[in-house]
Amino acid sequence: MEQGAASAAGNGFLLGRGFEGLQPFLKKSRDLRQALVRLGKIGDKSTNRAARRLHHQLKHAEPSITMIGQVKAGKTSLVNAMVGFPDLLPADVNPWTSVVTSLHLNPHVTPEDNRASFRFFDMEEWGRLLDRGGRIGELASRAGAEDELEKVRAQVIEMREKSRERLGDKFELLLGQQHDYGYFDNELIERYVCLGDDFEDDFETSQAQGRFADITKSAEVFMHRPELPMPLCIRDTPGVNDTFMIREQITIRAIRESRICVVVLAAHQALSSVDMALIRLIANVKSREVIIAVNRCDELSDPINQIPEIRDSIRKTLEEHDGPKEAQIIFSSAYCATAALNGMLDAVDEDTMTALTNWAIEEGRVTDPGALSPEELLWDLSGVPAIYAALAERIAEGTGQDLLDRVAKSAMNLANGLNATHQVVSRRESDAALPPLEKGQLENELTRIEREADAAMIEVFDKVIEDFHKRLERSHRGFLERATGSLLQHLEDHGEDEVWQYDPSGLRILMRTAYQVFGRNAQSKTKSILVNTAETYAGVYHRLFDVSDEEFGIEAPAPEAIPSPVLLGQTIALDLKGTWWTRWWQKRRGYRSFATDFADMIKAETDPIVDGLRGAHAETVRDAALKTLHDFMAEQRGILVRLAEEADSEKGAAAAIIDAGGAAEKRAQLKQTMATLTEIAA
Ligand SMILES: Nc1nc2c(ncn2[C@@H]2O[C@H](COP(=O)(O)OP(=O)(O)OP(=O)(O)O)[C@@H](O)[C@H]2O)c(=O)[nH]1
Ligand SMILES: [Mg+2]
Repeated sequence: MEQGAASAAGNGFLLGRGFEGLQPFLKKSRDLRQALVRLGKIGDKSTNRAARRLHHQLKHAEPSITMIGQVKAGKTSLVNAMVGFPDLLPADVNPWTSVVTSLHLNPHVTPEDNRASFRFFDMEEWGRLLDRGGRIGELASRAGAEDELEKVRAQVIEMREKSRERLGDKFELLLGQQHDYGYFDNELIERYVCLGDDFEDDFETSQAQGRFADITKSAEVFMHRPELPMPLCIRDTPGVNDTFMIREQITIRAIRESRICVVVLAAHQALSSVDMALIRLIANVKSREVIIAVNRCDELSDPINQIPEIRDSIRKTLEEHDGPKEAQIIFSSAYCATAALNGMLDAVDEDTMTALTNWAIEEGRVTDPGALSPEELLWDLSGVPAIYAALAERIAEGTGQDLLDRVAKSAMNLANGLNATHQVVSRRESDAALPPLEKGQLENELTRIEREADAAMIEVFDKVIEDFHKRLERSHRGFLERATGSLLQHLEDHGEDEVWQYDPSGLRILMRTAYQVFGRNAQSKTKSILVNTAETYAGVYHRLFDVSDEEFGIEAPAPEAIPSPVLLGQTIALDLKGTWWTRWWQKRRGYRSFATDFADMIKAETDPIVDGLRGAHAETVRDAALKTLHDFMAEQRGILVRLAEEADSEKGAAAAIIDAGGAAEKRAQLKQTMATLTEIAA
């Protein structure tokens, strides 16, 4: 359908700016794809199929970026500008962003492939929100803030009633469902992602706007974007300081799903306050994978002087609160970007334009403004190309490199298989007395290798996860003891009237260390199993085909990167230093009551984090390792079984792998292709 195209900005070509840093990666990716095409041509049908699959993985690999930040920092506006559709996701109006929206941009599809799908909360998630009022409800009830809890409950009931009114009888049926559309436009998206309370009076709007938003959990939009050099996914998330905090869990999940995280701050707020909840969320992501966008710079009256101040202040805050110290800071203006995209150059007043240009020249962002068209200048001033350049760098060194490495290794193994076939073929031609290959034996051998490698991996993970549990428990218990000790000390020294506070960052640091140790162990053990298994497979080739040593080896895949323990950033009662805590404090009477209540509450608050780390987080790492192993074993099984079949069959069939006619030429091509692959994998 046409709808989607209607809202794309006229100056979409601007989107190409900023990706220069991706060129070396793109070139390698192209070379690798060409090598795969060659490999497919040299090889038989099934090699060809495998090569095509790798080719597809490479071409459609989609690095993803999650945008997070405080309410109203301009996340949604910035995302819209970055994808070249200024009005795509609703910004500005009171219905605020309440859903994680993933925009999938792809240059390799057609506009007809544009589509959207929306997923609703399932019964359980919705129930949790309603029963306990989400995290804030849990916190309130634990902290004994009954009146707060009442407020949350009332809000939740109101929300449920509203949803019922809006969605009618089919309300419960919708939970857990997904709605798919073969197009997208802003009206459609608005209906699913805008939560709001200001449209009740108007029945007409309530039909159209925010109809499903209460129960929407995630939205996916797939978009043809020919200006980008490769597929990219950008996720918009709700602001972190929202009332229900069920969204905090959603944001945490969204950060985990992307390797790179862009934190959006509003320039006019960045000096005064960087939300602590926000810093906690990014504190556990690697510095190199965090980019800070200070947005709304067009609102600064004196950017040349204010920007360095803001930068210093952010650095200082990150330093003080154990944040990602080396995160790159980029100054941006979604407003300027939108004006550039829409070709509305006079939307930015002259003073702002001059101030920003002067700043950009001083900063080196723009060198020769005269050489740029007015749209290009405004676009460069907006910082969007600078954000893209930073992303390009992170992609090239992170997910991009990992992907090249993985695909090149798999391709090498395919090529090695073909190479082995060559030798089989040449032996057949020269020597009719080839040792017979028994397929039955191979099958047993493969099964044995698979079983052993699988068992080894499971055993290793049982052990590293157990060590991790022990370490976590030790840290957890130690923290509870120290905190309770400090509480008792405080009561000795100051009595009950003075409110006592305890900073939970010590616990987070301990748990983070435990997780890092676990991650390092898991990775090195996974690697050694993969390498051993590769060696075992190489042995199978030697035994079956008599391939010579120097020319032959099997590449072990690299273990997946360990995901960041973002969960550690989850807000807990100890983080809420304000009124709740004071109230909790004032309700306790008597030392014993303080100490046991305190220990119980903090345990209840921190247990889910400990459980999440040793449960879901550790399992994700284990599952990824097992998947890497299983994929590798399936790849090797495919190649070996086929080779054995070919070698076992009649001479004519064997020659079909490398057809006898062009054998010498193909052998030369194969050699060359393998040289290319070695270069890329290195
Ligand atoms: N002047 C100016 N205004 C901006 C800029 N970016 C966003 N805004 C405005 O700031 C307000 C909030 O923008 P949004 O994009 O909705 O912000 P958000 O971070 O997505 O907000 P939530 O989803 O509610 O957390 C809107 O009125 C935007 O028009 C900018 O660069 N300059
Ligand atoms: Mg938003």
